[in-house]
Amino acid sequence: MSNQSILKLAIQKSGRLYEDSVGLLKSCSIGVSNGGGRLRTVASNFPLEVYFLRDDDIPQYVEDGVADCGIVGENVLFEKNKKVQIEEPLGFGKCRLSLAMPKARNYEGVQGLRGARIATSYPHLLGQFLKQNKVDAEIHEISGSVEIAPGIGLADCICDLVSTGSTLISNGLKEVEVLLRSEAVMVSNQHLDFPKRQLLDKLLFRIRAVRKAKNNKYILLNAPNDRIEDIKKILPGMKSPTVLPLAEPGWSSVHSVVQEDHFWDIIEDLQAIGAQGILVVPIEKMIV
Ligand code: PRT
Ligand code: ZN
Repeated sequence: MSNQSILKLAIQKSGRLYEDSVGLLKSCSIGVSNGGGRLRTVASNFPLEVYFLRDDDIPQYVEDGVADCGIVGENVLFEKNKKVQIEEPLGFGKCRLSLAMPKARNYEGVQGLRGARIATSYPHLLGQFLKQNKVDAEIHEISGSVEIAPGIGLADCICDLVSTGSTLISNGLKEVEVLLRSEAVMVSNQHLDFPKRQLLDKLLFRIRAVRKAKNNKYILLNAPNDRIEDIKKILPGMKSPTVLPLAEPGWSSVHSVVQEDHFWDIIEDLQAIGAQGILVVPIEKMIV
């Protein structure tokens, strides 16, 4: 019975996804400590057991049901090609899997890759891409430091992860083709029993509330009463904005929620129609 009442989550043991994975749980009020490099730990404040693994192993563990769910990059997930369910994008670990070649070389499109030697840690995804484009090329699988392969004469080009692009630049390479855009996702075993499914849904509910809150801001401003109607049009709010009278006659305070993406445009519009004393505050959790 106790087996069924705890959800087993696999996250990266250390590396680029570790901090954000633990941070996400923390923002859902779930505490995790990996003290002493342990393989697993029981989280506080949620029936959750956390397994710390290499990211490459996470899809297999989840497919086999050793872990019920896991946090892993789509790049690894699609490369490993395991049978797991994608539950939710998590908005971190963003990168792209790209083809790059020495910057002095002329890129003649995908067809120009015919016969090329391409170094990569992603043979499956690269193979798929070449097949889709009906291009025969040599795939050289290497596990690390792929970006140095052209410089040492091991390959003509590479297929590797890129985020800022600075690794490519410092190795004299240019990005010529994007194969995949990736971010960390929550994946789950395809055969979760009902109690575990319920626990995972509860965890996903919290994750969505936290992520939604991050993408939104709470805004407060003062405005003359004759401008309120115009301001309402700019600030839709979750239902509609809250309007409260100020002590000063003829003035009101307006409260609403705005999306981070539209934020600066909205502020400019609000100032233009007479809003004053604009305050913007972060939202911790948002349940809609
Ligand atoms: O030990 P373990 O196997 O768990 O870790 P790892 O070394 O395989 O992975 P790690 O920690 O490097 O990355 C984990 C995951 O982070 C990846 O699978 C991606 O989903 C995601 N991610 C996001 C990245 C990058 N951005 C990234 N830039 N993973 C690797 N890189 C590398 C890339 O390979 C290249 O060497 O960073 C370099 C390029 O970075 P820029 O910024 O110079 O372009
Ligand atoms: Zn790895």
